[in-house]
Amino acid sequence: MAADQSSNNAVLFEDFFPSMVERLGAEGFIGELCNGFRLLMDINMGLITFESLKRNSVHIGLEELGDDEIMCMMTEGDMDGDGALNQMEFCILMFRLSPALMNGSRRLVEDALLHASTALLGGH
Ligand SMILES: [Ca+2]
Repeated sequence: MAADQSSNNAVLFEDFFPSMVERLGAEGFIGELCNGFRLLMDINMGLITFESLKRNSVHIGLEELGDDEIMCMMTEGDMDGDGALNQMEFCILMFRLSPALMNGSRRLVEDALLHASTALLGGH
């Protein structure tokens, strides 16, 4: 497990995400994640790259992320191995960084992901 390098993130998201889901509902929460993705992505590529994450992380309050932490997020999230995060990879990574959300609201998360995949596939 990558307990060491993700401990800061886990604390950050643990407090943040469940209350957001409560407030916004699953679909609203996914909408917020999509907004986050747009803030972080490279405008030209429509993907989050190492450089775009480093440049834009300040927008979501993660300006203290080091290069190795950013690289770790990219490696963790990049499921198809193209070296960048698409919207779905980003959403799933955000859920994985929030253990409380994953453990406490598993059905809610699965619902939300189902909505997200439908929305994302339809939206492209
Ligand atoms: Ca990818």
